[in-house]
Amino acid sequence: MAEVTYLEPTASVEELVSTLNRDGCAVVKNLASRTTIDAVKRDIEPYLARTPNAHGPFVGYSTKRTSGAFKKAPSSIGLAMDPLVLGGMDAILGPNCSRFQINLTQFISLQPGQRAQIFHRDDNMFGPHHKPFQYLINVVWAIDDFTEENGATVVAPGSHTWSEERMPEPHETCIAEMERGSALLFLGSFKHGAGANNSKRPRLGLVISYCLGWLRQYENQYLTMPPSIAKGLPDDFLRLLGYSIHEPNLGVYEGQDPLVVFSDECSDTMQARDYFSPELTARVEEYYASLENGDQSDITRAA
Ligand SMILES: O=C(O)CCC(=O)C(=O)O
Ligand SMILES: [Fe+2]
Repeated sequence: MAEVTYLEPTASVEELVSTLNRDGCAVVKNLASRTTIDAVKRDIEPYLARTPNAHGPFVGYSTKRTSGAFKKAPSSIGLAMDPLVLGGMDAILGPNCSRFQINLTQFISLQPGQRAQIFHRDDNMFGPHHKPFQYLINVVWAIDDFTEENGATVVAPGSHTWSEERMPEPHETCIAEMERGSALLFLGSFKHGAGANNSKRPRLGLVISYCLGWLRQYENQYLTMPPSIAKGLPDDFLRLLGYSIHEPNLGVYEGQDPLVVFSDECSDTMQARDYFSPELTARVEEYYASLENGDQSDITRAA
């Protein structure tokens, strides 16, 4: 019988990563404090109350979904920045990009009567072809307790290595029950689906998704968190949103690192710059140095 591995909140990044690589998923119990989860729930409830049910066989007809978590429920920024989660992202996504980024945020409130969701891989948003490495990793934060009755996510441990067509047999699935404040992490190629909500109350989860820094983000972070809203937030969080350069030169603003938009020096006549890694800078400099009669003046003028 398939089983989810439950880790303690004190687990190391290595434990989390080895579980994710082996099973494709892991639950970290009680990773967020009740205070944070209560604040997130309090902030998002007025939005959920006004949000109609989604409309589609995949998103569900008895499910409310609302995005823009960092704007609507600012306490969720702390969830996105959780050190264990970021450590896991860095270990798995890090080797295939110069920095990973937020892909999307979405509250998912399964209403009573919502049927179980089709089993799927979330990385199909980047095309249904086989990926040579993980493109994304999702974290489903339990804002309510996730139970079998209210539609806790149904998962297929090991399915991250399966062929696209293979669907799990009943004995290959299990239910990621977890208390509120816990987090279910899974790889982009991992097969899962929301369960059926057979209870009398909604089941609220918050998906925070991370992807390779050179991919198009599912949720447009610059529209959701434009400079007017993002100003004053910590730089490391802004970079995670996408206000950053992916080496060697993706994402510049006016030729510079987009964080410049928050500084007084920002103008429409700024100096273009290279944002290469030290290795790439060295390679380019070596090229110029190797030229016969090479003109070194650019390098010496670098400062
Ligand atoms: O809400 C859940 O348990 C999972 C939902 C999901 O996997 C999705 O909508 O892609
Ligand atoms: Fe999904």
